[in-house]
Amino acid sequence: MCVGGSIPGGTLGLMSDFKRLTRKTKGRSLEFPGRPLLMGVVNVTPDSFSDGGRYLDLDTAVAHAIRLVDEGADLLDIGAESTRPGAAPVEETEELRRAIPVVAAVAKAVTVPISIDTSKASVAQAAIDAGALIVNDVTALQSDPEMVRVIARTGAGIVLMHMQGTPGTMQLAPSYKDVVGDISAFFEERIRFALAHGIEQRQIVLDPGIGFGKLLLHNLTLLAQLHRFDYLGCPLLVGVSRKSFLGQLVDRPVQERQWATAAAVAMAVERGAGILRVHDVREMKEVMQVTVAINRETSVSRKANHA
Ligand code: HH2
Repeated sequence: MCVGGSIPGGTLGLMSDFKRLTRKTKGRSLEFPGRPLLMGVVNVTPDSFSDGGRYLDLDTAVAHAIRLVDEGADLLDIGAESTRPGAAPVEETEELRRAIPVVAAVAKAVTVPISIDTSKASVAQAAIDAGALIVNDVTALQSDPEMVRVIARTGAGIVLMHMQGTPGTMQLAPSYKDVVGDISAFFEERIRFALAHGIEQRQIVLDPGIGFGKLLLHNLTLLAQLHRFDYLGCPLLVGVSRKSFLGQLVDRPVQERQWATAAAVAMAVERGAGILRVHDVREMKEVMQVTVAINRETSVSRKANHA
């Protein structure tokens, strides 16, 4: 499954052994061969857990997006509804009001693919019309029945993220028999659902949803065993940036978790993540570059030893 994901806007080469994300509908093709991609986060929200309220105004949000691209973001994820634990849902009109002018302005200002972080089909459609090429649905097509049709009709890329519960309830008592096995089964079912509704395999990116209905040990197990998702054949997106499980490990407030984030990003890259969703693009680009270089040398050395 998912041998190559179709994301309108570009051919996004991932790790060298990775399938390519190929845009099938709109011709233009961007290549980032041999390494994972960095997705920079642009939150147009008053209440996001790490940067809520900082980029609410249009000009500030656009300037932030441009800065992230200058720092090395390969794609941008623009979101107008916080999904932090306990977050209140945002009305459709308010999400549209916040997100769409920013998507439209950023699409004019940068050439990298834009993802819209939303679970609402109307927001996804308006964002695609305004220039977004990927929909990042943290409910994996489960909350809005229209969403699957928007993705199938437009050919947009789709991130299917796992979450146990809802942002309002997810951290109350998350529980799994085998967190990787349970999420693999969820991915299999979601992929079947997407394909049955006309989405193509190469449009799909999977995300285990670090911090979404997971205890510390669940998050650590997922990161440690990321390779167990390889059999699904889809690029994996991983979002660890500044998250509270890191705060549990290092006892640092959210603005001081860059070092902890760096360690988790390095491990995720080493274990095959294809897209890293991060706030601190400049720093994580360096982490990624070093990890990829060591990784490459590791496989060269392994091959030499087995020759
Ligand atoms: N994490 C957040 C939001 N969206 N989407 C995907 N696919 N994967 C993630 O791990 C993920 C996500 C949380 O980060 P942030 O956007 O900074 O916070 P908030 O949801 O409070 O706006």
